[in-house]
Amino acid sequence: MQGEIKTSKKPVIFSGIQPSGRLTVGNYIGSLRNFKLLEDNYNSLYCVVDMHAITVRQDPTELRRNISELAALYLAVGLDPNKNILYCQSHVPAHAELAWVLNCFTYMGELQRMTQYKDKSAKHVDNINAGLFTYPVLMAADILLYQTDVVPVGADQKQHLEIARDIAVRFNNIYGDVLVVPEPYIPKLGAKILSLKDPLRKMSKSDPEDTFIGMLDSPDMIRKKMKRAVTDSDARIKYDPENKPGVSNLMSILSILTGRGIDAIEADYAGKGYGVLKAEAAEACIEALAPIQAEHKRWMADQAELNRVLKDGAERASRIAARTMAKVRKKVGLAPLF
Ligand code: ATP
Ligand code: LTN
Repeated sequence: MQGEIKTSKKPVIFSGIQPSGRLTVGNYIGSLRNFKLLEDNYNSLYCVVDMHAITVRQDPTELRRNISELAALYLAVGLDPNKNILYCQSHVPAHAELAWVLNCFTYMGELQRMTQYKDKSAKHVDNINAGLFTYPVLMAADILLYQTDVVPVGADQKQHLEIARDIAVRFNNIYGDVLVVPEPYIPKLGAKILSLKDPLRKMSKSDPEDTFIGMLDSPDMIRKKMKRAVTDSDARIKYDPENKPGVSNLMSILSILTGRGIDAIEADYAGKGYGVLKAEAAEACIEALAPIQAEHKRWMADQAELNRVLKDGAERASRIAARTMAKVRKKVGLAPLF
């Protein structure tokens, strides 16, 4: 059996990604890539948040497939299942249990202010369900269950992190120091990769195919999508996110994936057209994704081993979660367990 996460004193990281479609380079740059970079200095839990995914309607067969694909991607980016706890949210019922308790410490007004709720309810007018509304409370439970210190996420999740902190502080003010108040970890560059078709919106895996580069896209697909990315008409390669969001987005992707600074990119591409920038951004994606795609294929071909990793992860996560739940039950006054 693998070691317990709390035996060493490293701070705890928790993060989750929804298995709501095929992951994009936005997900990679804003979150997955950082998981790997942070691996050695933290005790980390990375979760496939399948219960969050059902807040919008999902095809069950497709959802199951997306869960496997996402778990395989965690492993394919190099996360070591011995150093990190990799598991599925619905395998640890304590997430739902704590979410219920925290629902009773969260105000309707706070949830009504959430921009993700506003966006998603505008997008799914025929299914504005209570789960979509209380989504941030389940996310707070995910995080607080493990006494998490740091949560690596993209910029779009900042507001959800703030509500998780507010809930923890509120709970502690009533019951004493029960829950650790988590800090967000949002990368300086790449926290918001933009849609290829509408560079005023974030790139999102549940948007139409031509708006994103998928982590599993073939080289041809990547080249084709990049070629059609929306830029602007003045043809100057300059990093100016406000006035030139499309071009700046491609420059950010190129910079992060190649390690070249934005200034160097600006200098190298002075006087060149957008076609060259798009072609090089495409090649940078292809090169960064190729080893991940190869590993992903290997893991997908070994579902038995993938399931073994997830089962082991869920068992280890459950043991940590049980400690927080025992404290919470006692503090709140729920019926003692026999
Ligand atoms: P959905 O479209 O289903 O809402 P999504 O593509 O927005 O999904 P999530 O599962 O919500 O992806 O996000 C997983 C992680 O990736 C989160 O930490 C989120 O902040 C980050 N992320 C998502 N999109 C981007 C993006 N365009 N740029 C940077 N980070 C991103
Ligand atoms: N809400 C996040 C996914 C998510 C998450 C979490 C991220 C669910 N639980 C806990 C960090 C920590 C999203 O939509 N990207």
